[in-house]
Amino acid sequence: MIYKYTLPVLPYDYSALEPYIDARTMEIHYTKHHQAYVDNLNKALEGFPTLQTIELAELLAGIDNLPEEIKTAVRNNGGGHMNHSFFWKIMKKNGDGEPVGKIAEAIKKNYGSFAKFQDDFNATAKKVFGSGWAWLCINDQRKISIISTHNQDSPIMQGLTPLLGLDVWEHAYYLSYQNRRPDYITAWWQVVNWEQVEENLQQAL
Ligand code: MN3
Repeated sequence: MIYKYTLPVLPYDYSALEPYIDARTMEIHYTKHHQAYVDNLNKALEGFPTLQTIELAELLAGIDNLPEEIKTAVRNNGGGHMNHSFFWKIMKKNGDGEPVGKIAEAIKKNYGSFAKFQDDFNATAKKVFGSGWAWLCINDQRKISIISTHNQDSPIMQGLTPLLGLDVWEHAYYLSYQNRRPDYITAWWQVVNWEQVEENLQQAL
């Protein structure tokens, strides 16, 4: 992804993830929240032609080296664009239920079972205080781990490659679930696109 940034095509209808994620939430999340990250990222980089030629992932990985006056804007909005572009793809209508392939092997090896992995991931997602994300990531030693990030920080900023991620900002669930974040987290597993997660892993290996 390189300047000038645009919203990626949503790979399904707003209603595709119902009843787990409602159409109105999807529409606002995509056309308002994600669009705002894109617009603000473009605005931040407007006067920086050199930075406009660098991949977003690279900008985020080197966030500390960016000019002071745009560092926070790129961190928040660049992270927001990166995270949401990723998030839409790891969901689909009628999710796969359980992982297969190399990701299934890696989860079993690291967590003993898929159920244990889900418990750990859910606990991490529930514990995020305020706005943030829960992630399954892989490092350059090919070790997978569950982490959380605050606000729109990307795992890329820690040198990690995200494989799976869950947006636990209230804007992701409030219309249907209000304060019941745990119910949203539980429901979300029904729409995880494990084929895409497997592809993310294959690309990272
Ligand atoms: Mn969001």
